[in-house]
Amino acid sequence: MARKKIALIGAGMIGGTLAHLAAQRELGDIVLFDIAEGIPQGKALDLSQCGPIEGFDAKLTGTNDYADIAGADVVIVTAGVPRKPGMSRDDLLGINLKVMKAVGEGIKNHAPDAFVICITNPLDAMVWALREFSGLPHNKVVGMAGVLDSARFATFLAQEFKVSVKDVNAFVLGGHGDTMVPVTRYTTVSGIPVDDLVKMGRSTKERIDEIVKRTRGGGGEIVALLKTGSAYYAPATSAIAMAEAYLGDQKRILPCAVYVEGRYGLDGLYVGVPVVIGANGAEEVIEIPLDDEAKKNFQVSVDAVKELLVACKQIDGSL
Ligand code: TXD
Repeated sequence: MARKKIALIGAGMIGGTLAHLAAQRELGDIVLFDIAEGIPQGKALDLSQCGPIEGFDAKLTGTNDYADIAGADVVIVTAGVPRKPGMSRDDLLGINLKVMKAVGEGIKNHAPDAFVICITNPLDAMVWALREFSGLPHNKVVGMAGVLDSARFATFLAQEFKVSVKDVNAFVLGGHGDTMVPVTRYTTVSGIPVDDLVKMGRSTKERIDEIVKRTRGGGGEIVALLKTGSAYYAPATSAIAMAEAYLGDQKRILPCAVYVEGRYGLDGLYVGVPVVIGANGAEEVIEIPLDDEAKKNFQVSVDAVKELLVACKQIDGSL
């Protein structure tokens, strides 16, 4: 069977990490695309030279020409600018919306059958705009945020409960911003709900609330430390898990920014919800019952996403 083809649009901090992870896992041949001359080509050449050491067979190429992504099975989009200290994800909208327009055209013209994973921020708006510009089916264009936010939540909980990260299954819904909704009722350690672990005296409601707050601010915490950009190892790892679910038809239920219509009281919006990811992309949105507080927080998140879409339409009348 011919190797799959993974196209990475954006060869920056996340793009380079994606290429390394995809090569190590032998997900397929990898094309790094960027508008910066030399960066995709240099990173592809450097990563190729890891092959003999790590023992992976993957052809890596770098390009500034969209024609080279032709026929990609998976396209992962990080093109755009990241945050600097003091910037919100929403501050990136004006610049990155224009980038999504160019990227959408490139995908429409050269990889219309791909499964597209958008990472560029502000994520919930950029994935919606990318789908509009590319014209691909809604189930083939998703956004990566919830897997990352859930991983951040799980990491902090594992530290709190002094347990293996392997046993923590965390659940975060909603937009990829300060309004995201970590759902403790569906977050477990080896199947034991966090709320029960608190009742068992293994933590307190105050500590869990602090962890929820730290999760919401997880991106900003790293931006403040790095000063030159935002997180890239965990974001790349999160997108690779989504790509593997598609390539392997794994039917994983993952929190992703997907097009929601007729579920969660929504009639056509991209927002983070649990979804089955398999060979048909976003195959089924899972509507979990939410308690009043989670419902309220989810609605705040949905309203924040809707405001971003209004801003997008004001900038680009074609949306
Ligand atoms: O959870 C999430 N979704 C977020 C997303 C987690 C972390 C970072 N998040 C966002 O990903 C971040 O706010 C940025 O919007 C993207 C990419 O972050 P990264 O850290 O990889 O940014 P870099 O290192 O600046 O890389 C961006 C690359 C850079 O090489 C540019 O030359 C290129 O994008 N770029 C373009 N490529 C193609 N086409 C166009 N128009 C273009 N413009 C810039």
